[in-house]
Amino acid sequence: MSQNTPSPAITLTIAGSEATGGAGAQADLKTFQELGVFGITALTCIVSFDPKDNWNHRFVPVDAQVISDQLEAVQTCYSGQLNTVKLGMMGTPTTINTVATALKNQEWKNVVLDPVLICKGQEPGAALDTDEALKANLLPLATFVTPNHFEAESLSGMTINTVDDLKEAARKIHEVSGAVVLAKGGVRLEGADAVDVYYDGETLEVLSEPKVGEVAVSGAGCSLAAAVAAELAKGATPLEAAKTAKKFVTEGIRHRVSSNAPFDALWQGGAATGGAPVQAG
Ligand code: PXL
Repeated sequence: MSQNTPSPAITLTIAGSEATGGAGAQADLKTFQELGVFGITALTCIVSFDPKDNWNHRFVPVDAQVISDQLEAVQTCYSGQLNTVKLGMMGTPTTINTVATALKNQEWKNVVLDPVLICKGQEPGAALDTDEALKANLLPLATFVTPNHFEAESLSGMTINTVDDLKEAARKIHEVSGAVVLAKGGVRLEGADAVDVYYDGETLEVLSEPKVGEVAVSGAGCSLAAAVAAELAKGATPLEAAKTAKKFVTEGIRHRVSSNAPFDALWQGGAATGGAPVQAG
């Protein structure tokens, strides 16, 4: 079927569900919608925070066959139209291998990897296996990677205390992956600004926005990577995509949503409000 109006760019997220809607596939889809791309999802796992256990993550992986079934449906349905994917939380080595196999079934222009390494409350031994599988099997497929402070330390093997350290880490991660790197300092580097480092092998840019509070907001990492994917799908250069994504996330944090959880959630509608605070009705 075709029509005369231009079709939106198709953008896939392969990610987990986070039931309260701050992070994961929910954040990705809302970001895609805000930025004008047609979002589709294959779910890798279901995370339910546990209010009775310090809001730790209860984590249930989706069966490998069900993940490959979803990807078969998506890749068959949009064959020839789908060239951008965002990878979020995987959670197990089996899931990583299943996703890597499906990704290799087609050519991609943009594979944006948010290297979600550890899930709060996850068993450390299992988490280590997952980290290793991610580095071995997904990182080499990525064209763009968005590590946070902790993930940048893990992927670069460095301790990161300063913006110079973050620059060095971004260079190292580019060397091992070949991908464009957007390494996020977030609230974890000292100073008045939230600083991210962009490095694509040639251009190194420090992207800086005034910090909005000193506490990390749920969904910021997911939304940033999803916004990068959406912008790339629309044809932006990697540097433009990184800049737009950073502004989108800063507005989303400025307009964050509070709840009974001890953390706020980024609101993807924040950028569209034109900067005014919005009261719930
Ligand atoms: O923000 C990382 C993240 C990604 N994906 C899912 C999550 C979380 C954190 O809670 O639950 C599904």
